[in-house]
Amino acid sequence: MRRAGLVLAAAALLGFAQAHAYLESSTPADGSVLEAAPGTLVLEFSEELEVGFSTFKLFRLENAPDVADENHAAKLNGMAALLVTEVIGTSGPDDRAVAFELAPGQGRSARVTLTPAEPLAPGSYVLMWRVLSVDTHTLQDYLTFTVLEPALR
Ligand SMILES: [Cu+2]
Repeated sequence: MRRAGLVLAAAALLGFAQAHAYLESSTPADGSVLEAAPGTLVLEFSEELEVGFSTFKLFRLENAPDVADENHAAKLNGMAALLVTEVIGTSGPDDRAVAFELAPGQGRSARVTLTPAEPLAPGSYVLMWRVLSVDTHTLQDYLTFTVLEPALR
């Protein structure tokens, strides 16, 4: 009986872990340094989201670390993490936020696309999300990417 119990517990743990809506892939990929601004941003999750009950925010970092800095990635991640903590839970307009259209805008989907309202200027960006998956779990995470200045391309 005890062994059967352990097997069931392991199965439950596995199911639990797989059920969350983790980011499986994205375009651009986390940490990307891009020569051209992406026209759309795509997030693919491991499970369908309740999109209408999920939050996505895109911010351009002020005073982003220089891409030539050998610690660029670590510094960028540190700044991004602070920013996410500051703004992911806020509502209302924020001058630093980048406007975009989200598709789909509601319903259930494992894949969402963000289309910035205007072409993204050179700089470092933080794309953050707090998503509600169909299993009712909430997960929060972010990624960063950098669009190079024309002179650096
Ligand atoms: Cu879950």
